[in-house]
Amino acid sequence: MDIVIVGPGALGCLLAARLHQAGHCPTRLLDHDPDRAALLNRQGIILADGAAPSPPLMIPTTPEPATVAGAGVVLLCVKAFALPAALAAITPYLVPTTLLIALQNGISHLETLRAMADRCLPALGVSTEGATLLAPGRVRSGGAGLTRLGYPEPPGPVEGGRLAEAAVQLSQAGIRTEISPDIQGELWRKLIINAGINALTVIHDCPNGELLERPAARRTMAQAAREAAAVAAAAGAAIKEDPVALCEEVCRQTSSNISSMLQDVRRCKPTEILAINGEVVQRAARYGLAAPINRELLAQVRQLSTPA
Ligand code: KPL
Repeated sequence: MDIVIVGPGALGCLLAARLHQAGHCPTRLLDHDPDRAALLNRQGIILADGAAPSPPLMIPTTPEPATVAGAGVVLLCVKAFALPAALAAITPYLVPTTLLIALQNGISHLETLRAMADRCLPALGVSTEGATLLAPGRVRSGGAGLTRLGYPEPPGPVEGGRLAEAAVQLSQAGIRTEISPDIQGELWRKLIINAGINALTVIHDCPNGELLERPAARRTMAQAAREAAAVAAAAGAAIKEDPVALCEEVCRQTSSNISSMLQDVRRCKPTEILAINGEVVQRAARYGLAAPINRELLAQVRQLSTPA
């Protein structure tokens, strides 16, 4: 099973490194930036996992979208705002048997992926793998998380088998992966968590765990998470957990993590604020709900970050 990973960001490099190290599936990277692709081909990918960094892992990297042709699995690891361009580039090379797994934050890509069902096997993933990009191609693992994969609609046995096989390959490579029968629910759950945590880590310039130690930030996190949960409920997602408990638990579990949004801001890269708090605000308006806290977080992060 050939795997192409689109996007050599933190998660893309982590998955590529682990799959390459496991050695079961030939793995390639697709990077839209030709200069960076050339750099990664020269220097390799280095995974810092525990004490010692890995030797350079020579994972073929190309800016040519045609590399997707013939791949059994394509893992889309670009940021949410870069997804439309990535999909436009690779779509001509997809075939009905290509398993295309989108791992973006947010919920807006759900419909986009659903609409790809006539071209390939579109699936979605939600991952809590911690990864920090230290420099191009240099990634630090932030501890093992859990990755859940699922189809937007219930699959037939063949499609279900393909996704299960991908989950086994990832798990054997050290990326603990499960199949979820409710991937929409998983996407909403993650969106609630990201809406509560990510923007506040930017505003307070702190690791996730510190949000619990700052009373004002902790209150705002709770309010943002409740607004996001109300939007999820209005959208028909049945999230049983308390949204505040969900966020606080992730803050505890990932206490020393620098959130992906704070990493982006520190590296002067565009953030996923529109796909996270922006999406909550937009959908709240659609459902006639108020989301003043998410609106405020959106405004503050937009001031502090590079536009997408
Ligand atoms: O998903 C994350 C992110 O940083 O984007 C959390 C769960 C908040 C972990 O840092």
